[in-house]
Amino acid sequence: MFKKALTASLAIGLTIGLAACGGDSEKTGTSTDSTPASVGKSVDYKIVGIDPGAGIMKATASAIEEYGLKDWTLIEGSGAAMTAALKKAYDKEKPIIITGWTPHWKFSAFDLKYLEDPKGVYGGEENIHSIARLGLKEDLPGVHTLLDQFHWTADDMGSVMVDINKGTKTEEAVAKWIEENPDKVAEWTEGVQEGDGEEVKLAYVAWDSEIASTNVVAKVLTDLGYKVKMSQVEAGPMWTGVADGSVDAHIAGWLPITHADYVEKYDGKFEDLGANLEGTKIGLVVPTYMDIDSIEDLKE
Ligand code: PBE
Repeated sequence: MFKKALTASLAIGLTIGLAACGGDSEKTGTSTDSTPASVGKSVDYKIVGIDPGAGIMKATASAIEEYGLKDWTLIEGSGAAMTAALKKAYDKEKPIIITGWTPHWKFSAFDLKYLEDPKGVYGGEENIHSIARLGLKEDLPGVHTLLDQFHWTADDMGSVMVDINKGTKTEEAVAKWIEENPDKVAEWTEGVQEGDGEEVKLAYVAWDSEIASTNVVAKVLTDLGYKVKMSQVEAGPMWTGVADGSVDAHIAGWLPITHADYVEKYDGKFEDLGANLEGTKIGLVVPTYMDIDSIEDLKE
C-alpha cells in the first residue's frame, strides 16, 4: 500500500515538474567563449557514463535519441572511472558532462548542477527499494524483518559516502555512522531475531551510494550474529541473483523508473520490501562553471 501511494505521488510530481519546465529557449543567441555552440566540440561530443547495466545508461541512450544528439557518444566505464574523470576535468576547470545521481558525494566535493531535462527523459524523483528473494521471509525471518525495516535518508547515506570519499576506510565510516545513529539502527532491528552464524548473501553494484548502504546493512546484520557475504556484481546479475535465489537480497532497486526494465523482466520472482530511501534523482551533470543549463543546449 505504501508503495502504491508513493508511486501515485511521484506521478503527480512528474506532471508538475514537466509543466514547470516547458519551452525554455531563451538561451539562443548568446555568444561568449563558452557559448552552447562550443560545448559539443569542447568535450569531443562525449558523455562520461558508468557501467553498462546501470539504468542511467539506458536513460542517457534515450536522451541522446530524444534530444537529437546525433554526434554524441556515451562512454561506458564505472562509477569510479566517472568520478576520476570528473576530478581531473574539474581541477583544470575543463568542460565535462557526466551521468550523475543523487545522493552522491560528488555534489559536496565539487560545485555541480543537473542539466534541465525538459523532455523528462530521466523521470522525476524516485526511491531506492530493498529487494528480497522469494522465500527469504520463511528461511531467514530476522534478515527479512531487518531489510523490511531498514530506512534512512539521503543525508544519512551522504554522510557515509562523504567520509569514505575523504579517505576513511569503508568499515570505519560505516561503524562511525552506526555508532552515531543508535535510534535509527534500533528502529531497523526492532523485533529482529538474532542470528547464529547463518549466511546472508547481499549483492550490490560498485556505485558509491550502494557501497555505503550495503556496507551499513551488512554491518548491522553482522552485529546481530549473521554471517554476511557481500558480492559486488553488475546491475543485471544483481537483479538476476535475487530472482533465481542465488542471492538473498539487494537494497539497490532504484524505482519506479531507473530499474524498471529489471522489475519487468523478473516480475513475480522477487519481493519488493518498499523504499529504504526517498528522493533520489538521476540525470546529466556538469560543473557549475559550464555555461549551459539544459540538455537542449547540447544540440547547438
Ligand atoms: N545509479 C546509482 C544506478 C542506481 C544507483 C543511478 C547509477 C543506475 O543508474 O542504475
